[in-house]
Amino acid sequence: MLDAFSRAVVTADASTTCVNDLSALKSFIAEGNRRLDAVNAIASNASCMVSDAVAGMICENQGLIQAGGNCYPNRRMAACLRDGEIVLRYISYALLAGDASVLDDRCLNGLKETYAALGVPATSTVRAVQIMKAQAAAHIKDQPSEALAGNRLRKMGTPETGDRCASIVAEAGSYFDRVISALS
Ligand SMILES: CCC1=C(C)/C(=C/C2=NC(=C\c3[nH]c(/C=C4\NC(=O)[C@H](C)[C@H]4CC)c(C)c3CCC(=O)O)/C(CCC(=O)O)=C2C)NC1=O
Repeated sequence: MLDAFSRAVVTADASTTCVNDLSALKSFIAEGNRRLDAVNAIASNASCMVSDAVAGMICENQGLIQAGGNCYPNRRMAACLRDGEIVLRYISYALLAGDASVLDDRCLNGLKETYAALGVPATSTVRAVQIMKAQAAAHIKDQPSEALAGNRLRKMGTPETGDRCASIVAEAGSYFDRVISALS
């Protein structure tokens, strides 16, 4: 697994040069607290995010919990919720490291084939991941919507909110997109 630092070294090695563009690493350090806040926003809301995303996915496609559906019976429902937590956890690791390799190597590698073999529907999984992407953006910006969260609404109280978090929201979004394209 690589992080932003080891990635810079590996990339420089590959072209037999020194790491001479330090600007990206400098901003990785300067923006470190914002990154930690973003990871915390995901990690401390993870179980709520996963259960809400899977509930939304099922609400839109109730065949999943009927006989023959891939969230039926409870054993499969439990496996699905567990997979949602696994995916979100690896995304949070990638966000912490500033590099997608941990997500690619330890979570996504072979997942599409595993799902095909088990009959786990890719379109439904993608839908749950899309919902988690939207939730993550709202939590990182610390602007969860009252309309969607209702009385479960929870704010982190992070110092930087909204558009000031645009770059880290975009980076987090790219890891969700990576999951979606690996399964599509
Ligand atoms: C380290 C990374 C890692 C990943 C990613 C992982 C995924 C993973 N998900 C599995 C099963 C599963 N995954 C699901 C998931 C779903 N079903 C649906 O309808 C939804 C669309 C979706 C949830 C969003 C289900 C239902 C099973 C059980 C399938 C079965 O046994 O028939 C299995 C087969 C073994 C098992 O049941 O535990 C693996 C290996 N395991 C790992 O170790």
